[in-house]
Amino acid sequence: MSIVLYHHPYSRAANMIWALEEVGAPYTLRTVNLLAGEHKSPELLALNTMGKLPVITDGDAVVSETSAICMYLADRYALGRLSPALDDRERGAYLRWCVYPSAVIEPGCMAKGAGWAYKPSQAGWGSYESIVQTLDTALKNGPWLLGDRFTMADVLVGSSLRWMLRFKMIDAVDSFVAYAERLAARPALQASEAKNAAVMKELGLG
Ligand SMILES: N[C@@H](CCC(=O)N[C@@H](CS)C(=O)NCC(=O)O)C(=O)O
Repeated sequence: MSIVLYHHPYSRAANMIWALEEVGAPYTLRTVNLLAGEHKSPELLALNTMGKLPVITDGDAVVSETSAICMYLADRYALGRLSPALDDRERGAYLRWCVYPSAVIEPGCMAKGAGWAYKPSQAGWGSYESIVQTLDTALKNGPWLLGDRFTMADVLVGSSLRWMLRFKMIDAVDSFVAYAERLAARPALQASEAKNAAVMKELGLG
């Protein structure tokens, strides 16, 4: 029974191909035409009541939310390689970085871009400046978030940062740009880009 990724190339599911390529387990893609609203179909709502992509199924298991999908895949298929073992002292730092994009980077950059008025002490993501400083401190030594060890946390933080840099939602700090360049050289990321491009072509998207 292989993993199925419900996917559209214009969604965060595009990054889940990268995660799957890093893991190396067999998977199939199930295209959900986001532009035609297929993610709100009864079938998809039964998998994710949010009606959002990405979602994976793995036998009877159903997982949605980008960070949960990545953590699930790393623990299930690459424990000790892409995720530190349960008794590894780096496990805590790893988990912190896995949730940081959805809990902090994305809302923080969205808040800045949309000009939301809020008190950083009352928002879980704090201030934009502290997010940038935190990431810069973590990435300037590198090459990866856990030093020499590439983990699924790099897929999560890297996916988020690449997106934010591309759409100018975060400052192009030197350490962020260099990290994005290191990530772009990974064969798994390159393979995912080719697969996303192929689906875009099938869907007639430019
Ligand atoms: N917190 C979710 C966000 C998922 C999400 O917002 N997905 C977008 C595509 S990237 C979506 O499906 N949007 C369609 C909609 O909400 O109607 C995650 O990290 O997976």
